[in-house]
Amino acid sequence: MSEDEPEIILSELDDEELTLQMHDDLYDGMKEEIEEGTNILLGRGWEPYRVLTEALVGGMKIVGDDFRDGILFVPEVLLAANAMKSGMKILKPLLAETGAPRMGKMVIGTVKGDIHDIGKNLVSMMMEGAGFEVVDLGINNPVEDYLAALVKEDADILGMSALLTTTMPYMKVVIDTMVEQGIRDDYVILVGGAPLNEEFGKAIGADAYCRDAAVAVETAKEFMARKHNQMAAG
Ligand code: B1M
Repeated sequence: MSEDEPEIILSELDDEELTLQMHDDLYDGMKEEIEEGTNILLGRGWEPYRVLTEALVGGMKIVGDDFRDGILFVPEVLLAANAMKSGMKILKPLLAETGAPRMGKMVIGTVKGDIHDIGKNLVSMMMEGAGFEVVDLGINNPVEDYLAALVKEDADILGMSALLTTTMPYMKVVIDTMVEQGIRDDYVILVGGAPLNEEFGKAIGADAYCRDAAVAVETAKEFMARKHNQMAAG
């Protein structure tokens, strides 16, 4: 900020102004301001999910568009991602606080060659908030890591994330290996990430493509309900 510009007091802004200011702050990678803004909105009674989607994800969308258009570069995007994560850190326990009964267990990770993890982390948070147990394998996962975790954790669901057109085909490698090993049908496989679509999900043999974290939760719930009904039917 230049010396001539008046200092912005976040707590003095109304909700709309604050949300827009947070988009700017996210864009500029201002971690502390994002934390402060997140806490202010929560203090004003905003639901954690609303803070997440309107203030944080909304801001990240602008970052993504400008990255695509060559206006922002990797170092700036990293700073923005870092600021986003600090806001998500505040929201995570609140989203998980629903006390919902255990719905099932999901192993999730970003595929080999891919280090994007914001979307995956969001999915993990929302799934936990909805009562799922989540084992997060992090980024850059080879097929062996997914398979070992599924068995070790006795999981119900495999979630895979990919943000690059060059890494999304790796999801098929994982699914094909599961087919070869005869374990494909033991798990519900959900995939997501910005470059994917429903057609791709079908083509690689996943159970469903999830457009966003909320859809991932709803889809996982549907599949778990089906599984429980099948078990009840004997
Ligand atoms: Co990257 N990057 N990036 N990047 N980056 C994209 C993906 C890109 C689209 C930007 C662009 O050009 N417009 C582009 C890919 C182009 C393509 O493949 N066609 C790109 C590129 C090119 C690259 C590099 C190659 C750049 C370079 O080095 N020259 C490099 C790749 C490194 C690698 O992975 N090997 C790179 C690096 C980076 C950073 C490290 C700087 C940083 C990542 C930081 C981090 O994640 N810790 C970064 C970022 C932040 C982005 C953008 C700007 C934002 C991604 C994001 O976090 N979105 C992105 C642009 C964009 O997507 N528009 C871009 C917010 C997030 C909430 O959304 O991840 O889509 P998203 O997740 C959603 C849904 O997709 C879904 O739910 C989430 C929540 O609603 N979902 C799932 C996601 N995973 C799911 C899994 C599920 C279910 C749903 O399982 C059940």
